[in-house]
Amino acid sequence: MIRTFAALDLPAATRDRLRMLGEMLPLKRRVPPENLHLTLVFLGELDDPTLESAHDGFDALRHPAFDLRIEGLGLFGGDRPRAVYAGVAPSEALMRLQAGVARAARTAGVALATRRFVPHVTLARWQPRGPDLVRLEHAMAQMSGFATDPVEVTEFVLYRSDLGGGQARYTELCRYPLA
Ligand code: 2AM
Repeated sequence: MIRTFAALDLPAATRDRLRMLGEMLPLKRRVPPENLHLTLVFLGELDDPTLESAHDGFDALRHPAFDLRIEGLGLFGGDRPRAVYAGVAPSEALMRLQAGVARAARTAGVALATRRFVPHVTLARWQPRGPDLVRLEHAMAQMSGFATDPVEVTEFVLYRSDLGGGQARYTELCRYPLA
């Protein structure tokens, strides 16, 4: 079984921008710059035939390339935050691509979580509490106007994720170009 997800890779300049943003925030358990990505669909643990079918489905998708902008900051987890993320400016093209990738995965027999897609790039996976949370929210408010230059989206990527120990290790399995 292979743990996989489909995501947008980010250009070096965008990663660098997000790294600098992350360094200006009082974060713990930061996602290292090489691991920053925008998840489209988390596929979970797949056996070989299902992975092969998902790959065929992704390969057959035809979506136009588009631009998006990473902007704003948010916390996942409601009253008990557990992750800090950079948001994404509303993008119909991104929502259509995500829906296409999710449909292809379901058609291949992948059981996807039904929760709503909230486009984001996770900057830190950590549960700030008490004074840490107050400091973080203050810094986030000061940087709420953060936005990257437009990011050209010309492909999406199927990744393998290996957890074990400390940081997750992501390995590219295949790139799927957009038209
Ligand atoms: P996150 O950034 O919000 O944590 C690889 O694990 C990617 O898939 C991560 O970016 C993670 O999103 C996303 N993901 C979605 N659902 C997941 C799940 N149930 N377990 C782990 N990662 C998940």
